Amino acid sequence: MEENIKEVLANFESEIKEATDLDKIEKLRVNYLGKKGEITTLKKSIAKLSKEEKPQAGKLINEASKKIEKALEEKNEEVKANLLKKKVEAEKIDVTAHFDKAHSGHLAVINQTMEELESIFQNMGFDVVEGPEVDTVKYVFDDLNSPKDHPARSTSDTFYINDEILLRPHTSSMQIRVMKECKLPIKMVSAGRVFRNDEVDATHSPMFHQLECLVVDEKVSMANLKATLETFIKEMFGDDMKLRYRPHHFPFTEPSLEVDVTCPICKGKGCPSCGNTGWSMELLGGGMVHPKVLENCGIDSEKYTGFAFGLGVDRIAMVKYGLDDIRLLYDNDKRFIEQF
Ligand code: FA5
Repeated sequence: MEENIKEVLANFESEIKEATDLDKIEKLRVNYLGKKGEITTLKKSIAKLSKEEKPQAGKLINEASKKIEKALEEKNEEVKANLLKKKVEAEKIDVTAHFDKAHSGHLAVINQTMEELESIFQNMGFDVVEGPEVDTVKYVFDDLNSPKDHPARSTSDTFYINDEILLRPHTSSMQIRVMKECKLPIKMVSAGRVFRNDEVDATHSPMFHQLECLVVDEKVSMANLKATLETFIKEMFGDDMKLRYRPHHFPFTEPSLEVDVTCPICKGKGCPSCGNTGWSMELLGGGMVHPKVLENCGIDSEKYTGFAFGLGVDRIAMVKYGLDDIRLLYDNDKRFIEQF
């Protein structure tokens, strides 16, 4: 019997060395410890032994059975650990590997310019106000002292939704909103998109951007308007930039003016781009708020005065970056956009 047990153990030990997966280990368990397994067969054969031999044989078989059980358990753990190790290696992520970074975009030039303008005015103590792109005829024209037969109200100049509502052709409607809704004194800027039925050329777009500026208080004068304009232009373009004031007419300001600055291409010397004048295209229109406009908003025009101007944000960007065509700002050419 002892020889038989030794032989079974020896066979088991050589077979378990070869078992490299969980299936083989399970087969070994069945072959040795199962109902018809080697150890079970040995146990059954005890019955044939003599009374004296039985206890010793039983002890040896039990020891062999425990040895096999333990070996199977250890092998099971070993194979499982190996499998896990292989899986982890296969799924390993190399955190040091180089991948192309996601390409993040940035604000368009016009929005950058608008933010820069707003921040300059904020630093000068102005409130920044937002307003609707679709507005009423009353705010866009009527209250701005633009009578019904004024050319600016012609349907060919603007985009009407219906007789009373239109896409705003300028940000000046924000003057009315703020004067009607806010307390005096007023010191505000408001920037955004405006729409006009203008032919596209190098300096005109049917959709462009304006920034409106309005100051209303006691004793506001043309000197305040000029000082504000000069401060902001020099802040935006540098101290060398000069301003040229030209008289103009707007129904909502009196007196009115338009402003150009030194040509950014030739720095005032004269070049084909400025028609040898040394001056840029027109950048803004402004003036002293018309007393009728103040009265339309319930403000005492005997006590209060104000100035206002509206500048073309697109054209400010053109001067700032030396662009000779407004269409560059809208073409979505990556070679252009990525320069900013
Ligand atoms: C106005 O729009 C007046 N609301 C400005 C104003 C405000 C006057 C407050 C008095 C008081 P104007 O039409 O000139 O004015 O336009 C103002 C600026 O917008 C122009 O100087 C120019 O810089 C820009 N601009 C006008 N039309 C276009 C266009 N089609 N494309 C690009 N920029 C334009």
